[in-house]
Amino acid sequence: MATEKKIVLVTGGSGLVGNGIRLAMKERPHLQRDDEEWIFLSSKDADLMDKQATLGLFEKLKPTYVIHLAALVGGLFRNLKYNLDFYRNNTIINDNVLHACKEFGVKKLVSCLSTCIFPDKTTYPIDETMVHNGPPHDSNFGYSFAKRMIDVLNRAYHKQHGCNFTAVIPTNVFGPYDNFNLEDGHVLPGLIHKVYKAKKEGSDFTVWGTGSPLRQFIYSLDLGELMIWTLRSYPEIDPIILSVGEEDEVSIKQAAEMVVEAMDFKGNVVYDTSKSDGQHKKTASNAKLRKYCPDFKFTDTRTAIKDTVDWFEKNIETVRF
Ligand code: NAP
Ligand code: GFB
Repeated sequence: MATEKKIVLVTGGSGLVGNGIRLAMKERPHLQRDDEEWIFLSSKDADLMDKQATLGLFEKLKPTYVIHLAALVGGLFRNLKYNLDFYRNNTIINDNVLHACKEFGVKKLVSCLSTCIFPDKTTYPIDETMVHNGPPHDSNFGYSFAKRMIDVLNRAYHKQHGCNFTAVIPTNVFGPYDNFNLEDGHVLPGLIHKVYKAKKEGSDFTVWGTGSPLRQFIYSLDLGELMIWTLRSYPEIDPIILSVGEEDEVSIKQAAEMVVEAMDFKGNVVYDTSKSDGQHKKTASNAKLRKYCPDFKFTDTRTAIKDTVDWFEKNIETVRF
């Protein structure tokens, strides 16, 4: 008798990280498993802000495992404008999803925090023990506190009901199916969008801020592979940082230069220092990840940016602008 397939539900599966998981599974065959059925959701399947709709979705799909990605997400400039929405929307979505996972006996849940939620005043490198050690950077306090409550919920569901709920802490993610909208998106898709426009219009390429802030960028397919590993093999309730090493940290200026090279841009690059730099750095340690996955190889950032640019140019008609 054929064994029942395990249903893996990915909330927020239609976004950057969800597609990273989907593409990793498709392009890296060693990740494929016959006894798993993966379902990638979007808000069209259910508005997870709605408790009854969330319960109805879980009733219908009866997931064995859940990767919870669905969230109101944005770069620095969207966060600066909408801290209340980032707090409320994400707190409501997270409470509905974690409650449904418990009600429907989900065997394991992996949610998402972010390296931008750590205390603003901190020592470096940041590690998983520091999540609650002080207030986050003011630019995204709403999003940060909502994300920190996922860690609190995971521990409370485990302590009171024995639920196997954990979380990953990705650094800045980029890749295919990102949000390239200039006001709402993150830096790398923003830079790609702006070089595309500068080439088309013969104008300058304007990088916002001074270019001096430092970031660790993870390619969405690498994150996707590591999230599949987390679901299948990571044993802890405490969160785990999923990031390239400290030595792979680059400045926004260096990131802009990689985008210029990937898009063969020959025009002027200017810096609009009237725009915020946001957090100067959030250097995270991936020592815990390295302890579990010593041999994992990250895609070289330059190569990953080129692959993302190629995807962007090929899908220009359907890109999220
Ligand atoms: P994204 O591309 O904006 O995708 C967001 C996903 O959430 C989409 O599938 C969206 O569905 C869904 N969603 C939003 N509101 C919803 C609602 N009310 N009901 C149901 N679904 C809803 O975001 P992402 O970059 O993939 O982020 C995924 C997760 O990774 C988030 O939890 C984020 O906090 C975390 N993360 C991201 C980064 C990064 O740099 N991008 C870094 C660290 C952590 P629609 O497509 O229908 O709108
Ligand atoms: O990805 P980003 O928007 O967010 O990066 P954070 C912002 C940095 O890139 C700032 C510079 O230093 C900006 O001045 N930058 C330069 C640009 N050009 C651009 C551009 O065209 N678009 C954007 N967006 N930035 C976010 C958090 O912080 O990190 C979120 O606010 C989330 O909550 C995300 O966690 C992962 O890396 O600064």
